[in-house]
Amino acid sequence: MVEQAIHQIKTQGYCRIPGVYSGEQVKKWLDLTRYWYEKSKNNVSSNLSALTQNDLYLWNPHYKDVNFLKMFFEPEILRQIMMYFLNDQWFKAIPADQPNYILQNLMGRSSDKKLAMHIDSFIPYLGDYVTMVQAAVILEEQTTDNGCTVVIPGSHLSGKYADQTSFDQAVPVLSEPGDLIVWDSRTWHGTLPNNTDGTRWSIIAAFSRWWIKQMFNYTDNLPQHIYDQLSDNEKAIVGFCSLSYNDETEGIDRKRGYDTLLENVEEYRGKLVPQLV
Ligand SMILES: O=C(O)CCC(=O)C(=O)O
Ligand SMILES: [Fe+2]
Repeated sequence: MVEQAIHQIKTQGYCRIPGVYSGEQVKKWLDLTRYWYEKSKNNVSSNLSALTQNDLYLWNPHYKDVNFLKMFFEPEILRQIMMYFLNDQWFKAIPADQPNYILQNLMGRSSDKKLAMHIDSFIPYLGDYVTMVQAAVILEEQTTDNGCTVVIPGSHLSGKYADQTSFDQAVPVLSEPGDLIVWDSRTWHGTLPNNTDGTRWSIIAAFSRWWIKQMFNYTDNLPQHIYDQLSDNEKAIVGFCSLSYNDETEGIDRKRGYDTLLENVEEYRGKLVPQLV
C-alpha cells in the first residue's frame, strides 16, 4: 500500500489513503476540533494571508492537545511516505531510519468560500526532489457540495505557479472520515465553495525538509506538557533537532542529534541551546 501511495504522489502529485483511522478516533478528534475552534476562534490576528481569510481555521491545534500531533505520527504509512520524500540523507546526527524532516504548519480547516488554486511549496520547480508534503486527516465527509479539496493531477511537475484558469478542470478529491489525503505541496490545489450549512473539518499538516523555516516558532512555544508526551523522533519533527544557534560560540551544525534535546523546554525559552559536549 505504501508503494502505491508513493507512486501516486510521484506521478499524480497526490493520493487518498482510505480508512487509516477508526470511527472512534475520528469522533474524538472532531469533538476536540470543534471544542478548540469555538474556544480560540476570536483570538486570531487580523493579519491573515489572502488564502486564509475566508474559511474556518483552527490554528496550531498542537499547542492545545497532543492528539493533533499523534494523529500524524502514529500511522506507519504516513511516516514511510514522509521519510521517502523528505528525509535528508546527509543528516547524520539522527539515525538514517528515523525522521529528520520537520513540521511546517498544522491547522484544522473547514471550507466556506471557494479557495483559489495555489501551491504551498513557495517555489515551483521541476524534478524528483521534493521539499514539502501535506497530509489531511479527514474528519467529515468531503463532497462537491461541501467544499472538498480539488487538485490538478500532475501539476507538481509543471514547474509553474498555479494558474487560476485551471480551476474548472480541477479534480474533486472526495473523501470519507478516517481517510488520509497526501500531496506534494507543488501540486496545484484549492477547494470548492461549501454550499451546505455544515462543516467539513480536516486537520492538515505540512511537513518539509529540515532547513525550511517553519510557519510558527514551535520550538519556543510548544507547551511543556505537550513536549513531555513526545518521543525523541517526534520532538525532532517539531523542530527541536534543527534549531539555529545564537552564534558560533554555541555551535555551527544545525543538524543535531537526540542527545541535544532538552528536558525542560520552558526554562530555555528564547535561547534553546543545549549544553554542548
Ligand atoms: O482544506 C483543504 O482541502 C485545502 C486547504 C489547503 O489548501 C491547505 O491546507 O494547504
Ligand atoms: Fe494549500
